[in-house]
Amino acid sequence: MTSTRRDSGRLAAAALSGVVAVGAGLAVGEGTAVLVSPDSSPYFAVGSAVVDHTPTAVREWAISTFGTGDKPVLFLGMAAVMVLIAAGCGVAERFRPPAGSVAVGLFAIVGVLAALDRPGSRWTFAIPSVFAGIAAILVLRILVGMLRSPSTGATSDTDATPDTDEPEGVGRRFVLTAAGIAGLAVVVGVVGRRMLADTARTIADRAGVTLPTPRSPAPPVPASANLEVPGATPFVTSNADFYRIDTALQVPNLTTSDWSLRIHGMVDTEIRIGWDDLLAMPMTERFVTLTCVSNEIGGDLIGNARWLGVPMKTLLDRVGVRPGADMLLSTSSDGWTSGTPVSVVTDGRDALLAIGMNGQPLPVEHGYPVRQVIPGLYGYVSATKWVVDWELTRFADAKAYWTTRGWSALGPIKLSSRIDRPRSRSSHRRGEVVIAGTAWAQHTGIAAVEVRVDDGSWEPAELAGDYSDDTWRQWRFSWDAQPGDHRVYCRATDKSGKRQIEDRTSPVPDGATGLDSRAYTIT
Ligand SMILES: Nc1nc2c(c(=O)[nH]1)N[C@H]1C(S)=C(S)[C@@H](COP(=O)(O)O)O[C@H]1N2
Ligand SMILES: [Mo]
Repeated sequence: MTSTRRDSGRLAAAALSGVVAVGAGLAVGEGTAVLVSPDSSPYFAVGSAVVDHTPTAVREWAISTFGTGDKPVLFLGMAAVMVLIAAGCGVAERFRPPAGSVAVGLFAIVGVLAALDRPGSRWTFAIPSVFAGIAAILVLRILVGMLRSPSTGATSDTDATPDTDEPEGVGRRFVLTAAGIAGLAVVVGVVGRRMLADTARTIADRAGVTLPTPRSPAPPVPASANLEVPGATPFVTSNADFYRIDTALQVPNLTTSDWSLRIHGMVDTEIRIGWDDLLAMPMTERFVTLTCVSNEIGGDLIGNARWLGVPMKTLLDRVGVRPGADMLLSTSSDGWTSGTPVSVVTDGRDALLAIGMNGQPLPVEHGYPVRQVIPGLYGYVSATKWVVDWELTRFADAKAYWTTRGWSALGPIKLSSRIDRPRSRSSHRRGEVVIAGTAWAQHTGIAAVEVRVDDGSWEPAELAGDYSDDTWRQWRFSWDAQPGDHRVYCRATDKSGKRQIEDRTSPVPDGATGLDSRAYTIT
C-alpha cells in the first residue's frame, strides 16, 4: 500500500465513522420520537425548521422547479448535507479529537431547539434529540477508537507495524462493526419513521374531524354538581387528566377512512358500517363515569366525561340479534376483546358507540376514532377502544381477553366511595376540617355518603347536586376536629338502598371492596 493510498484509506474510514455515527443517532431519534410525538423527531423537526426559515424566494423557486416533489427534494438535500457534515465530524474526531464529538453534540442541541420550537411542543420533545446525540457520540467514539488504537485500528498512527504485517482481521473488525451498527440503524430508522408517519396521519385525520350536533344532548351540569372546596375532585374530568388503561404497547393509529365496524355472528343480517354511516345516525350525548376493575380502594382509575355517540342498541336493532345470543364480543383493531351482556346493551341505558369525549374527537389513546362507553360496567367488559368488530355470541361459547386471565366474565361496577382531600397524613389545627370526596354506583345512583372518625358513629356527609345515576357524586363533610391522630372513613349507600361492602377484598376477579380511609394529625 502506498502512503497516499493509506492516507485516503484513513480519511475514508474516519469519514465513514462519522456517517455511521450520525446515522445511528438519527435512528435512535426516530425510535425515541415514536414514544414522544412525531413532531419531536430531530430529523423531522430540523427539516421543518429549515422549511419554515427558508427565504420565500428560495421556497418559490423550489416549488416552481420541483413542484409537489419539493418536500422529497428538501429531505434528500438535507440528507446529502448531513452526510457531508457527518463525514466531516468523523474526520475531525479522528485527527482533532474531540472536535467531532463536540460538533455532533452541537447538532443534537440544534435538534433540541428545533423540536422545542414545534407547535404544541412540551419539554419531552427534547428527549429524542438528546438520546440521538448520546448515541451518535458513543458510536463515533467506538468506531474512531478502533481506528486509532494500534491493536485494532485499520491503520496505525506510528507506522510501527509494516503494512505487510498488518493483520487482515483488524480492518475487517472495524468494517464489521461499522456495518453492524449501520444495519441496525437502518432497521430502527425505517421502522421508527413508518410508525411516526402512521401516528402523524392519525393526528392529521383527527384534526379534520368535526363532531355532529347531538340529537339528544347531555343536560347541562348544574353548578351544584361541583363542590366549592379546594382540592375536591371536579365533576368533569378533562381529557388530559382522564385515566388510561389498555394493553396497547403502541397505540393503534386508525383514521376515519380506515375505520369500519363489522357486526356478525348470531344476527339476522351481517353488516359492516363505516365512519360516514355512523355519522349519519342520530347521536346521543351523555356524561358517564368510567371505572377500571383494577381500581384499588382509594384509587384514581375513574373519570367522568361527556361522551358523544350512537346508541349501541340502534346497531343491534339493525342487524337483528338472534335468540340465544347473550354476549356482545367486541374486538379492537389490535385484537383486544371484551364480552358484554346483550341484555345490558339493550335495556335502555345509554350504551354508546362513542366518537366524542368532552366536545373533542376521542383522543387517540382513548380509542380514536370509535370506542364503547357503557354505564354501570367496568371497562374490561364494556369500554372497548379502537373497536372494529362485534360478534353476537354466547357466554357459554366465548371468552374475552381478561376473562381468560382470571377475571370474572361479568363486571358490574361495585358501589364505592373515596376521600380526595385533605392530603393523607396532613396536619391541621383543631376546629373545622373539610373532608371531601366522591362516590359512585353507576346506573343505580348515590343516595347517601357517611363519614366516621376513628371508632365513632357514622355521620351523614353533605352531597353535591345529583347529575345522573350514571355519574359519580361528590360529597363533603365538615369535621369538628379534636387534637390527636385520627383516621377518617367514608361509605356510600346507593339508590337501591344497598350499602358499600366494608370487608376488604382485592380487585381480582370482579372489583375491590372495602372502605377508603385517611389518617390526619390534629394539633
Ligand atoms: N382496545 C382496548 N380497549 C380497552 C382496553 C384495552 O386494553 N384495549 N382496556 C379496557 C379497560 S380495562 C378500561 S378500564 C378502559 C379504560 O378506558 P380509558 O383508557 O379511556 O380510561 O378501556 C377498556 N378498553
Ligand atoms: Mo380496566
